[in-house]
Amino acid sequence: MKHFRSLHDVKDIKALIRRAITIKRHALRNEALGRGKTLGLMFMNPSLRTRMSTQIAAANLGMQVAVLNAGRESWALEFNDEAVMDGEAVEHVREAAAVLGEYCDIIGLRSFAGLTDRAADYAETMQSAFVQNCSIPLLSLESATRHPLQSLADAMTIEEYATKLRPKVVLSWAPHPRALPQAVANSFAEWMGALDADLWITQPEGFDLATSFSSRARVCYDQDEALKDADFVYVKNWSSYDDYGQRGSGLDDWQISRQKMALTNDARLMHCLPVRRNVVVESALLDGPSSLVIPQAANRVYAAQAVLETMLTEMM
Ligand code: AN0
Ligand code: CP
Repeated sequence: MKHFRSLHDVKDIKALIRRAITIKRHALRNEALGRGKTLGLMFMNPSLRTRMSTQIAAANLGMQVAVLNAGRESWALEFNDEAVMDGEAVEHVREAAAVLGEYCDIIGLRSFAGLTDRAADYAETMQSAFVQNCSIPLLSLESATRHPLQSLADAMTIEEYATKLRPKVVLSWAPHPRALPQAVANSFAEWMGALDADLWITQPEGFDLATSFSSRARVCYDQDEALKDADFVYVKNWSSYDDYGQRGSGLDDWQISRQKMALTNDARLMHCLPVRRNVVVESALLDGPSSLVIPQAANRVYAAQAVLETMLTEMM
């Protein structure tokens, strides 16, 4: 794999999941592989897990890591090629990305959807600008439409905790006070689809994901019906794709509660975090035995390490 932007960059998904599970037992098995190599991490948006887990993964491989946070720490970037730069933006992505390409061997980029221009978000304009202007491999730390490191950690977690070959996995929409991107849900649906899980997606009318992501799932607008006999419940809010970026209202009863989990087959509860307690999920569930949110977050280290190990190996 040169870049890691989506599932489509991965030759063998199951092998990558197995690699992540092996690394979990032998985190320092390749501690010299990345010696002399630099991973740059560019964050256009906040992060706790991705920021920490990716740095730890790189350190386990002997890489050095340089982190740049957009905002006050860095120059405001311009992405429009025709811009007359007499406004806020100080530097064009053409120079910024090219310079990062000189300093680093791999560049990680977090660039959330703007949620106003669907065509631009789904064309991944920000990520593409980096790929086009720096010659080094790009590692997605969540882009406008996908969060593949999260999906790899999620797939790994399901592999570890599944008690049957083809578990029923339900991706459920839940309420949230702010409009969020579709990236985590898109990516989860894409990976689960490729792994041939019994994937259901449940959401209110008007919150369908783009069909390119949901086509392998059974879509159900009745949350109770979808939750029946589920083995894994993956909770996530996303804003509307059709009415782009809108968060809807009057949908608070989509919160995942103990009562709703009682409909499942004693399902394990998953969420990528950060999660708003008692809005998205009832807090007792996060504190209870069904929750996998912490092991899921822990697996982000091994997911990142499996991807970096593959990139470094193929770079040689
Ligand atoms: C982000 C999102 O929903 O895409 C990041 C999740 C990993 N969440 C928030 O902004 C709260
Ligand atoms: N799940 C996840 O990517 O978390 P952060 O936004 O904290 O990195």
